[in-house]
Amino acid sequence: MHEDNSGSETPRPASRWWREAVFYQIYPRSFADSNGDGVGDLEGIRAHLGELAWLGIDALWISPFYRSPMADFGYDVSDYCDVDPIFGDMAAFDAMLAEAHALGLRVIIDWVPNHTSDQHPWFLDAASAKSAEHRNWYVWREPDEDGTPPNNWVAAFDLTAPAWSVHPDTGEWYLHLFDPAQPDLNWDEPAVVEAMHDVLRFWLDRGVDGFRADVLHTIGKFPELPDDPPAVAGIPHCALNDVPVTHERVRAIRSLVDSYPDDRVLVGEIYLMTTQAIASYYGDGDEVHMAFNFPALYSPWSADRWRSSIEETEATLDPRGAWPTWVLSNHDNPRHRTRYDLAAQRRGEDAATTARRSEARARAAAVLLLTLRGTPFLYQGEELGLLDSEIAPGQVVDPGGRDGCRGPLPWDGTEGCGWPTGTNGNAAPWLPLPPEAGFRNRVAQQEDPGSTLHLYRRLLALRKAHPELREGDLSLLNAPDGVLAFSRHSDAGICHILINMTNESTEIDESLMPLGATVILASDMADPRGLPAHLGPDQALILSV
Ligand code: ISL
Repeated sequence: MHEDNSGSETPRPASRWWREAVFYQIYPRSFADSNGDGVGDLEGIRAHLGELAWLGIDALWISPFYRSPMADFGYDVSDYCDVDPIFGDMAAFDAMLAEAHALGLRVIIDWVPNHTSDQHPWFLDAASAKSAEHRNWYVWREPDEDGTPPNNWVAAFDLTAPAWSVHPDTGEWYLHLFDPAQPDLNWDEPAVVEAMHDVLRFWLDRGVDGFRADVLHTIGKFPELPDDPPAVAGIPHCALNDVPVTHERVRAIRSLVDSYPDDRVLVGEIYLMTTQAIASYYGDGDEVHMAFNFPALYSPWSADRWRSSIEETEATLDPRGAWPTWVLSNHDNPRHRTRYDLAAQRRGEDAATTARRSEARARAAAVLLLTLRGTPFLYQGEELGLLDSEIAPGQVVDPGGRDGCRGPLPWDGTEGCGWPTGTNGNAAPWLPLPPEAGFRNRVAQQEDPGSTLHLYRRLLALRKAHPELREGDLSLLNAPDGVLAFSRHSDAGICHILINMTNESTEIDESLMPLGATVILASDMADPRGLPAHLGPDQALILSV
């Protein structure tokens, strides 16, 4: 238990650091490997913090590094308060955290409240007998005579499989919204709430700046566990579970987080499919500080679609004082560069055109992500313009098949790009490196002032130099077909952001590019003299007007 905070004297003015910050997601297995075993680790993170500070990042979100049998690569936790040996130990965590703080980087960590590993001591005990001490910590149902599962809920990862498995020791069904190795905790049981709150306290006491709470919207379930409507069969239950009691539970978590000094933050992964549904988990400013906006993540490279996504986000969040987030890539979805390429090819774009547009699209998307109103979350490697790794069928290791976006980060131009090569008795990286790693790596891009890495660095510097890009209002502007245009404005200044989401050069009129405006950044890092009359294909510009 923490002691430094018990007497709540005068309320501190709430800092809004997390509203102005740019977060960077680290997926530890694939970030950096300090001991040559082919899997990234905490010491690897520590050793590269300086590069993240150089880039201009403000905060890190680190995906799970807890003890885990790795059925879901760490999202199946067998000890919430210890480090898995593959990632290092508690001393390595403390050293990493201390160094991050010394560099001015905040650190939030993943907290997985909906389920544990089936190897967690709680579940091992619960499963052993109906009378076991921890039995009620999980969700059990007696089998029917006909042998069908207790309801029609579908598990994530395998949409043909029920969210239930029979445990052999007692012959009863247990609930798992994800893999069978991830039994759902029963949050109706007060001892579960207490134990999971203790986990938060453990890490808050250690000095973390907050949490990214995994599928937070699933910790409440209707007591009767009713069937999902037949119309939505084929969608995993985790994307549908939206139950009033959850809000109470989230409020309790928020108030625990708020009881600590220094403005710790709670970011919810609310994996629901509408901005409206996600918004409700901001409560009245008393639930999550921020939630990922999944509909925007899934927006294609289309000015119309982005325009409506922005309109909807503003119209839904702003009236309730909720602060938006924006994310293009994470460890669960194809990287945005890959996603846009695949979508374009499905629409008939030929391979040569895709090759030409691919990086330009990803760079213009970076300008979008970092100029919208809200907190951006970058995913490791997007600052290098990485594509997904190519994963042969025999190389798939993730139960959800999400391996492509998890390829190891290429650090330099050596044979293994900073990873063991898998030759001469060395380990191989746990997944193949992304394509183009020989030149699309950290060192090569750092030396090239026109690189995607330098584009991200300039974008982050611009956010620091222009308060209107961080805190200003956003207004969508009328623009030619295929162009997304908006302004960010405050007392500090006005910026116009123009993004051409087509393959054609497009004429831009004076309303978007007023006389006297200056281009402060172009996504291709061109240095236009004066105001250009056109936006190039897949080009984005930021103007100071
Ligand atoms: O991965 C998905 C789609 O490709 C989603 O359905 C994903 O399962 C959902 O976003 C929830 O994700 C989170 O919880 C999972 C874990 O596997 C993911 O890595 C995590 O981000 C279960 O803990």
